[in-house]
Amino acid sequence: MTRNKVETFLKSELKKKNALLFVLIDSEVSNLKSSSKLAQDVEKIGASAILVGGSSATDQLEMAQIVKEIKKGIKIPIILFPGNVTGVVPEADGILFSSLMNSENPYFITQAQALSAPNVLKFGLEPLPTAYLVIGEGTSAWFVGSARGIPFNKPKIAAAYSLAAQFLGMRFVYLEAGSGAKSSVTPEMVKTVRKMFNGFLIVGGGIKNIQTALELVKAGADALVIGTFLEKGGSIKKLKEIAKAIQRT
Ligand code: 1GP
Repeated sequence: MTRNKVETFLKSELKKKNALLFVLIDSEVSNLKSSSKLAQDVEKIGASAILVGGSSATDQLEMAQIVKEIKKGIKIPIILFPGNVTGVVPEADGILFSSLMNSENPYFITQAQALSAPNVLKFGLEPLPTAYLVIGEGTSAWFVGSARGIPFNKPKIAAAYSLAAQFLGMRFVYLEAGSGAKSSVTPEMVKTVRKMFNGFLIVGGGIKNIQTALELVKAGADALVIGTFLEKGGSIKKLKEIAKAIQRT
């Protein structure tokens, strides 16, 4: 594997497109065939990466199969998005090697990382050093990760964590409202984080329309993650409109 292949790809995409779309496939929700088709469809409409994982996805064998199957049909990178050590499987291109910085449980800050690092190396996955910040409460990511959710209306706290992440050498920050969240992270929070954090800014959770997507990108998000919208039957056509709206064409 070329060094930093995924990161280099994402950065060059970002230069070209201004903002990127990542689609999350939760292996617990989608089956083998539909995941593979979905990945091909979203690649066609301009998504820059497929994330596989989620905090409720725990079946490692199933996830490994899904990654293997998806990989056959697409060129864009598959990036693992693990909720636990079980989210580390072979054949993906990279992994959001994340620390849930605002967890109350050290397991999710450093221990799961230590337990999974040897497999990341063994499987040849490119680790993308990521500060994973859970915003708000009541979602699976919040509950499973024992997060002390940063309130939606406290952007400066998110910015302080992001700056700390940067000082710790992390090149990615993921502002996570949680899968299926009623509301996404606010543009104001993204803007405040953007002013402080000098790396790649990912925003996800509850994004399901063009207007929200545009506001988040205008506020400074580099990539938006969309999952539930498609799981709940949202059309590829509408996703394409979102992708077109946020990307320089
Ligand atoms: C969840 O940020 C991702 O981890 C995507 O969220 O499922 O709400 O799109 P949605």
